[in-house]
Amino acid sequence: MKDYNPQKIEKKWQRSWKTSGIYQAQDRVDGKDNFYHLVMFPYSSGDLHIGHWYNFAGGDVYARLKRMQGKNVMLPIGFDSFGLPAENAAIKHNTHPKTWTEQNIKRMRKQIESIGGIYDWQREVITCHPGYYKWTQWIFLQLYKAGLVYRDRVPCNFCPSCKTVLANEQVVEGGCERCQAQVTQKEVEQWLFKITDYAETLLKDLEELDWPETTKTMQKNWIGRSEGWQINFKVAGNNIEIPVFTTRADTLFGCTYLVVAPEHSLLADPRLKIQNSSFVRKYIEASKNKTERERISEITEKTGVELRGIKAVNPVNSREIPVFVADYVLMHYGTGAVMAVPAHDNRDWDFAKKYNLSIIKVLSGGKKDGAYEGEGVLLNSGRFTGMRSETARERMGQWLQQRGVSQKKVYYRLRDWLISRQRYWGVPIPMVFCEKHGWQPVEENDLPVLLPKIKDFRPTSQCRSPLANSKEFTETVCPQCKGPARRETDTMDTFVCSSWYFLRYADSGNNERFASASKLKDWLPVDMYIGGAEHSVLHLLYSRFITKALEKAGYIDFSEPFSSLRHQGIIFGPDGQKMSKSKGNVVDPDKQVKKHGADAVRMYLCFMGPYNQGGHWNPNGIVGVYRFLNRVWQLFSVQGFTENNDTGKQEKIIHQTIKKITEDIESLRFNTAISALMILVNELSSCKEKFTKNELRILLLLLAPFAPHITEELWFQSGWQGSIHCQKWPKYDSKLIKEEKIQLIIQINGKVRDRIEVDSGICREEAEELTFKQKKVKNRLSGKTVKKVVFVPGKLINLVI
Ligand code: ANZ
Repeated sequence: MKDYNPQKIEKKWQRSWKTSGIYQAQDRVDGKDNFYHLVMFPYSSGDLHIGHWYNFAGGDVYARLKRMQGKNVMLPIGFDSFGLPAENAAIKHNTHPKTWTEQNIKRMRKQIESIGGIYDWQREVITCHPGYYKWTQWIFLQLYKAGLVYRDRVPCNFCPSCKTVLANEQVVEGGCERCQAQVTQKEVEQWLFKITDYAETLLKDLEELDWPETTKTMQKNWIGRSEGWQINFKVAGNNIEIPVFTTRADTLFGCTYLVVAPEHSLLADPRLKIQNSSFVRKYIEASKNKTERERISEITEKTGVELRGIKAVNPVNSREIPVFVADYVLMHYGTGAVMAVPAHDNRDWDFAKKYNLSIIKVLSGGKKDGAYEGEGVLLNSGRFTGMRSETARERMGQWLQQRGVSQKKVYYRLRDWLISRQRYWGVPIPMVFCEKHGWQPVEENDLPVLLPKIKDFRPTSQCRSPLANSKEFTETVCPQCKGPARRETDTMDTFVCSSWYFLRYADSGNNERFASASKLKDWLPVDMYIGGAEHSVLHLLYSRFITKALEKAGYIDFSEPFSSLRHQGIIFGPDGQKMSKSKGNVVDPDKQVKKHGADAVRMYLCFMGPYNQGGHWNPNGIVGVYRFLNRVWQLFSVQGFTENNDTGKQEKIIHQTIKKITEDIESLRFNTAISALMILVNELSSCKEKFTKNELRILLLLLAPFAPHITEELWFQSGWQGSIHCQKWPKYDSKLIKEEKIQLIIQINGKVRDRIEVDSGICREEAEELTFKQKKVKNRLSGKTVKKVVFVPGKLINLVI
């Protein structure tokens, strides 16, 4: 047997797996349950970076375990391939987005193949292919039918210097990413999805999901449910009412002015005689140039203008109060108007101080200077004085409700999903405008509306997609009257493409339907989804929305797409910094594979730290893993084994290791699983006798998910039948692994503070977890940060504070 040479064996086995098709997932296999394992599909940027590798390597280890445990596993892969980066790169390299994307996909396929994963390439989806986006358009039409699509005037970012529309990502601190000119907002009619119709179920259904709590919380905050009261303030001297939304009705007696958003309809009401109307108009105009982020930023100074000659009446005490227009109030939240309580709201406090407005304290508590935003007992509040704020909130709301000026309301921060892009490289929106019939959906039979290959795909100066310049594309007939009509030229946000790709994998070749009902039943919902935490909100929320909308329309019979979700951490450069070209600390996975082999790269990534935390790339670390694989190779080639079929003297440790590795992979604790493997190899090699055949067989099986190539080669060379990847995962005998107990000493700063009884083989993570649960430890630590933890296996743990 020759030396370990990953370059030789890896390519060989990748070819062999491809030809034998062992990883192609059959829709149904007798006696096996289906398991749909998904990793987030990459953007076709042209380069598979180490973060992808981390996602894919961990995903593959998990999927391989499930496969060996007897599940019928599907691990598909594809490319998210429409969108801005393709356009930008094409401009930079003087090519076409289509050409650029196609080249990249070719290259990335090779890179992904080099990981040695169990991808079922036959199911590949590419979102910019007409065979795929036909169904993206079809989904648009289903939402349209369900009343979930509408058109509205929405501001879009416009750079007056480059004369082009900018995506939100291209606006940096209010300026154009390219030329830094101040970006302005131009209102254009655009298409939106009514995701807000689903706000409540999107929120409620989070409960049942096996997702990281942090991700659920982010979604909850994004949806932002707020319960409060809508209270109508009358304008003095006429019948106009200004409804406000407040979560703090208890502070009503402290309301000393009202504020309306610059876009509020009140400001255009002819019945209202605003004395300084030209000044007010100027303010409204100026606010149009501000982005929403600027408007609500806590650091920018609040500005506003009083509507001279206008007073509102506070319904609790009939006091007349001034009304302001100010852009820190947003039109699209609540009613677009706010009752200001400077004594109990920081923003109102700043504003009142600046414009010298009265401040009335109506709650006990807080310091002298500044707003007190907490709860307390009511002061200066008429019949409610002395009541707790929590109770007063309801009582005051109800009291006003009886008088017909208030009602209970729930508002959500979530806004409708703006899916229009004035861009070329995206899915054409399947709508047609006819002078007689207005906007009409394209007929389903006429899908896909193909994206033509046009030469000048650069963003235009008129807030319109470059497609508008293509007569061939725009000129069409009305689906209703067959008269002349023009096509919509906006394309869809790429998040629409990725909001349903997981459905297509179930049946990616289907030309009749987005996926057949029976195949969807076979595979969905996704059993395990692994991907970056940066997608905690948008992609995951949009996918949940599309799933729910399709369920309601009767096309699928589940309401949540991803039953379990996990995030991998981030891999930092060797210097501990975020990888970036400018810092020169980018680790190129292709080079690493060339040097150490894919098995070593996969395994090192899994070994470097807890999977959900990531770690920094240590060049010595990967060498260590490479040496370990070499050692395994040597066990077979140099030491050999006896034909004895039992587990020999090492029975106990072998069974303990099976248990540990099984449990660890299942909870994505790859690093501790690999440690256990290393310990096992150490134990086996330190034994003077030759290994038994069975011991080595188990070792290979346990290593197979992490290092699929070397294990396949050694399996083959040892004369075992079939592929190792089609074998059963080893089982452990729980009778054999009754752990001995030891007393683990707990020290704080080197002093013994406690002793706990634990399994002798306890690992660092478990020991830490138990230690922090101890009462004595908790008391001693109270509030102090632990700087370092020293763990001596089988003996002690020392916390340095
Ligand atoms: C009076 C008040 C007094 C408020 C007080 C707070 C504290 P959440 O919890 O995020 O829903 N508000 C309402 N509509 C707004 C808008 N369109 N733009 C900006 N601010 C708006 O916030 C609800 C609170 O945000 C509301 O309760 C309102 O201020 C403000 F001591 O009303 B409050």
